[in-house]
Amino acid sequence: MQTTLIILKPDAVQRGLMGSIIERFERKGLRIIGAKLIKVSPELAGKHYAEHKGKPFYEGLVKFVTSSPVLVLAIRGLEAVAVCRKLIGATNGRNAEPGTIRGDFGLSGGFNLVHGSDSPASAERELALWFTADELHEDAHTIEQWVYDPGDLK
Ligand code: DAT
Ligand code: MG
Repeated sequence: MQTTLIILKPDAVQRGLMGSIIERFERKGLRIIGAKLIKVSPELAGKHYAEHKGKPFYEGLVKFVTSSPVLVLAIRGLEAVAVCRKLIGATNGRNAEPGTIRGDFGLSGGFNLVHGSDSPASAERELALWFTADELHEDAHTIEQWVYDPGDLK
């Protein structure tokens, strides 16, 4: 089992797409084990996007994610990091495949609705930035016996 960090960015919140986007993760069988709506500080945005410092889009990216509240989610499931990246789709909404979140809801390169950790190591680093341990509720939901077969869970 993995937990990944998902952020519904200001455009998703402002456009009233939180429910539609959360539904994509829930109907897949993934579990939301942490959630909060927060206004992001420039300090936290800087830590989160540290790998992009110095890139031409960095200043605009930090300005965007700090401009209005975001919904931060911790999502858990088997191979949750890769599964969520697939559900989210390519970075630019105009290139993202139909059926993905970005492919179905967006047209922008920067205003692309959702962040998802890109590797298990990134997920671990990012979860520690955004959540305290007591904000994550890992206890198994009863759905798991119907989402995964016994071989999946070996
Ligand atoms: P992703 O969010 O798909 O992991 P990333 O980590 O390369 O993409 O970039 C982080 C965010 O920065 C991305 O979601 C949107 C923004 N961004 C990336 N490349 C961009 C570009 N060429 N122009 C504008 N914004 C960009
Ligand atoms: Mg990324």
